[in-house]
Amino acid sequence: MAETRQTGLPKGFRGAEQGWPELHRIPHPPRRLPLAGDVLGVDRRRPVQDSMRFGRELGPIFRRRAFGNEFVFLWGSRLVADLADESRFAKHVGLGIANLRPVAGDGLFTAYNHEPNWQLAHDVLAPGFSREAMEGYHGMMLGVAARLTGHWDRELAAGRAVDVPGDMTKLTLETISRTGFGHDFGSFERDRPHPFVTAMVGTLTYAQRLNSVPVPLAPLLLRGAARRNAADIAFLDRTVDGVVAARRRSGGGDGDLLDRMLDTAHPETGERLSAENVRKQVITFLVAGHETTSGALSFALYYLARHPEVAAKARAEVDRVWGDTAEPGYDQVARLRYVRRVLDESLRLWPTAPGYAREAREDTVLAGEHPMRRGAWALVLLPMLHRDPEVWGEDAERFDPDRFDAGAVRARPPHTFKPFGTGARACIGRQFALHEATLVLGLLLRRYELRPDPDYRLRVTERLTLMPEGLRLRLERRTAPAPAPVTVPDDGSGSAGRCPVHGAGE
Ligand code: MNH
Repeated sequence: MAETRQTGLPKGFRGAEQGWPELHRIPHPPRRLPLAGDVLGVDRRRPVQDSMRFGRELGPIFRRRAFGNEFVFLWGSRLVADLADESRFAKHVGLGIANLRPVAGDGLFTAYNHEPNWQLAHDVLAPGFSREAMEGYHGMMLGVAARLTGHWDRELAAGRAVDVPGDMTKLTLETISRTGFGHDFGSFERDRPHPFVTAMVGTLTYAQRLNSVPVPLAPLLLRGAARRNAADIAFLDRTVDGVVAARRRSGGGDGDLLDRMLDTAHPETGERLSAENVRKQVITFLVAGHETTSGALSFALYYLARHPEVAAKARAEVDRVWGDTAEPGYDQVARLRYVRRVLDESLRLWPTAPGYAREAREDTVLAGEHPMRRGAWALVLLPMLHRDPEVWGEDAERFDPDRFDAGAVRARPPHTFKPFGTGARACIGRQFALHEATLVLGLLLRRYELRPDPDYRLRVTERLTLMPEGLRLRLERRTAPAPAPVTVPDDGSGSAGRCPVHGAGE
């Protein structure tokens, strides 16, 4: 599908209305402006939180109109569960994601279902997320985490509060770039974010803004921004070309993602990724592989600082499971069950990739109620699904990691917690993100007490992804020594299923 030159909007980019024959039955906000649509009282820079507000008012399925296009949003757990039926629905590349096509092309995340490069790249890259591959990344993850604690020790000694989202972004960018591509951005040696991060944030913000202006006027309204966006994309391309060229010169790495992209032929067809596709995959993995994990870590640290009793329980688990081993081994990470629950509960309240879109493969009826024609699509609003009172109770806003203890998880219907999406196009990096984030939370809990700023009020900033804005924490080194290690029997839960990506139950 061709993209328009000036704005990067895909041609034929349209709202969802055509495919919903009974659209009139879906509620919309009461005060609509004739041309602009549902824009009254809307904060354009926070479309997800606006939609959450609409969702609370309008219920489990609703529509929003913006400049002639109508979009269907839904979050009711029964509706979302039905959309997870892969035989009737598939990923829809629309809205925010379609706007990223000029950045990430037919890379895994932004590829249309019909593009052959999706299956090819999925098959070639999935083994890069197998248990064996993950074990190989573990040492590098520890190395990056040590840079973070080194930096935090220095901030602590200087009596400064730490910049949580900024530092988590440094950590996760270094982790994906070193494990995946053998590249060191030197993030912790810089005072300001690496220009790659600045350019990435620019393109994400621009992609989000494209949704808030009338399509025909976008070239006019966003001319300056579009020029900056083109420069940002060119910078991302140049950076990635440099990483690839360095690898080609060095004649190969240790079998990391980049080696797979460059050298691995498809096991059945023998096909390889083209040079242009490799470029788009590297950008995809560098961006998708760090932005959301950084947000997840930041929200988890926010909640840990705000709930000392939860932090104490998590810390006691780290002491019990890790003892005083200087560097926890790969298998010792998945054993941090409670830390993992803290992470899950943070991703419940603030899923850092806040939605995904699904389209009907054929004419069908959603949840027996809403007819959809082939191609009709809707956006799943994850922060609201994760607060559906039918599933999570009336106190769904309350932070409580025990919602994720094994019994509670078993008692819930499937498809009620979807921070990594669903089906064939679900997140390929799920295990990677969970391993990295659990490891780092364990290391930080073991080393520091977290002291929140009592005046801080959570403000969530949006650039397609979610991030706690301006979150700073004061640290104290822990005084109590860690107790002697206790061996915990291995129940095998740390090992992945057969398919490295979709083996684990959702
Ligand atoms: Mn990730 C797809 C969330 C970490 C690489 N990711 C998705 C989707 C969601 C998602 C949701 C599905 C989007 C859609 O249906 O349109 N991802 C996350 C979250 C985290 C995350 C919440 C961290 C927390 N993702 C990672 C990491 C990597 C990664 C880490 C890489 C190392 N994600 C991807 C890729 C895809 C994806 C690649 C696209 C997969 C596909 O379509 O085949």
